[in-house]
Amino acid sequence: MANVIVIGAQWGDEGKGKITDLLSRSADVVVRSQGGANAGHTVVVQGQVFKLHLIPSGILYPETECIIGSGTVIDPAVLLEEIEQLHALNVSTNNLFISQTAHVTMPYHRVIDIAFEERRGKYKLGTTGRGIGPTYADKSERTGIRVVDLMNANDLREKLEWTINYKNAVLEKLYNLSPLDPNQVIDEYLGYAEQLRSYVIDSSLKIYEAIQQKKNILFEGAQGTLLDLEHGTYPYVTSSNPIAGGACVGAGIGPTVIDRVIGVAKAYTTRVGEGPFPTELMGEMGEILCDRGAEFGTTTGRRRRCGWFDAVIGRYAVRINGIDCLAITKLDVLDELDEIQVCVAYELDGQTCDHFPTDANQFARCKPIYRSLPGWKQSTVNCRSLEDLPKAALDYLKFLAEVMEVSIAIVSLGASRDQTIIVE
Ligand code: 2SA
Ligand code: MG
Repeated sequence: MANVIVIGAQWGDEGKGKITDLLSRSADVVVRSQGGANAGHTVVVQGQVFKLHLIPSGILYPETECIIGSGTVIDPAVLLEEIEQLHALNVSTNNLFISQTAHVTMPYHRVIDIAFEERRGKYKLGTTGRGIGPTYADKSERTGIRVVDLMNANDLREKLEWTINYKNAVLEKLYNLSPLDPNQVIDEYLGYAEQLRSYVIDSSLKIYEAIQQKKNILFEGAQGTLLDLEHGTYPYVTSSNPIAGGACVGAGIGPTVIDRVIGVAKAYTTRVGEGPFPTELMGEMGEILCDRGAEFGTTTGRRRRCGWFDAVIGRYAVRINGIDCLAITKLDVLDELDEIQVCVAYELDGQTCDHFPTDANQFARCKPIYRSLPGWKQSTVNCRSLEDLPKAALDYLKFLAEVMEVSIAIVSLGASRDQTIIVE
C-alpha cells in the first residue's frame, strides 16, 4: 500500500469516497488536504449510507487515523453535525484529528459566496454556496481565521471584531445586506471551539511522525482535476488544488514521500455547476445516465450534468497528476445501453485537437470526436473479476486504458464495498 494519493480525474463526484474507503482497509492514516464543506463523499457499508463532507472516508475503520489537514477549510457547524451523525450511527471519532492551521469558514463567507454568485449574473460559477471561495480568498488575502485562532478566546475576539466590522461594510455597501452581530458570531464560534478542541493537532508533524514510523498513508482528494484552481477549467473551478500536487501542499509533506497516485474516473462524465463540458448530453441519453447513476449532488442535491467519457480530459488528468493507475467507477450505469461513445479528441476551429486546451475560450469551442463502442446489455453488478465481465464491457475498459495510456487497477460496479473488481 505505502503512501498513496487518490484524486478525481474529472470534475469531481467520481466515486473517490468509495475508493478511499476500500483502500483505507490497508491504510494507517487517511488525510484530507484540500476543499471543505463543498465536498460530498458517499460511502455505503452494509446498506448503511454515510455522507461525508469534511471527515476523511477512512473514519469507518476504527484503527485508521483520520486527519483533516492544513489545506482544508473547515466549517465548524458542518463538521460538528458530521461528528454527531457518525456518533448516532455508532461510529467513533476518537481517531479524528483536525489541523490547527486549517482555515475556518465563517458566516460572512457563506453569505458573500451566495451574494457574489447572484451579483455575477451571467458570469456565475454555480458554486455550492458553502463559502469555499471567500474562505480561501481571505486565506490568500491574509485575513483568514485559522483553527488555532479559534482556540484562543482573547485573540479570536480581537481578530473577529475587526474582521466582522470590515465584512459588514462589504455586506452593507456592496450587497445591501444586513450586518452580522460580531458578539453573536464570536460567541457561536467560541462554542464550536470548545467542542472541537480535543481534536486539534499540529497535522504536518503528526503526518511526518507517521511517515517515520513507515505507516501507510492515504491522501484523499476532494473535487477533481478539472476543478483545480490552477489547472482546471478556470474560472469554473473551486478555490483549492484537487490535483495530486495539492495533496503535498495541503498536508505539508514533500513529494518524495508519495509512492503512488491513483486517479478515479467515472465510466462516463458528470459535472455540477457552470462551465464548458464538451461531451455533455442534453437529450434523453443525458437523462438516462442521470437517472441510472443517481447523479445528484451529495452536498447540495443539485442535478449533475451528464455526458460520455472524455478521454482527452482523462489523458490530461494522467499527465497533470502523474497518475499511475485508474479506478473506473459506475461501469454498471452503462449496462443497458446499445452503444457507448468515448470522446477521443476534439474538433477545434476545424482542426483536430487531441490535448486539453488550457485556454478557456478554446475549450468552450471544442466539439467532441467520438469513437463508438458496442454496449453489453446485461447486468455487471455481480461481477467480481474481469473474467466475470461481458466481453464488450471488458473491451470498453481496455479501450479506455489504451486511449489514456494508463492501466486500470480497480473497477467499481455499485456503491457497496463488495461491488468491486480489483485487477491483479
Ligand atoms: P465551490 O463551492 O466554490 O467549490 O464551487 C466551485 C465549483 O466547484 C464545483 N464543486 C463540485 N463539483 C462536484 N462535486 C462537488 N461536491 C458536491 C458533491 C457538490 C454538490 O459531491 O456532489 O453537492 O453539489 C463539488 N464541490 C464543488 C461546483 O459545482 C462549482 O462548479
Ligand atoms: Mg462528491
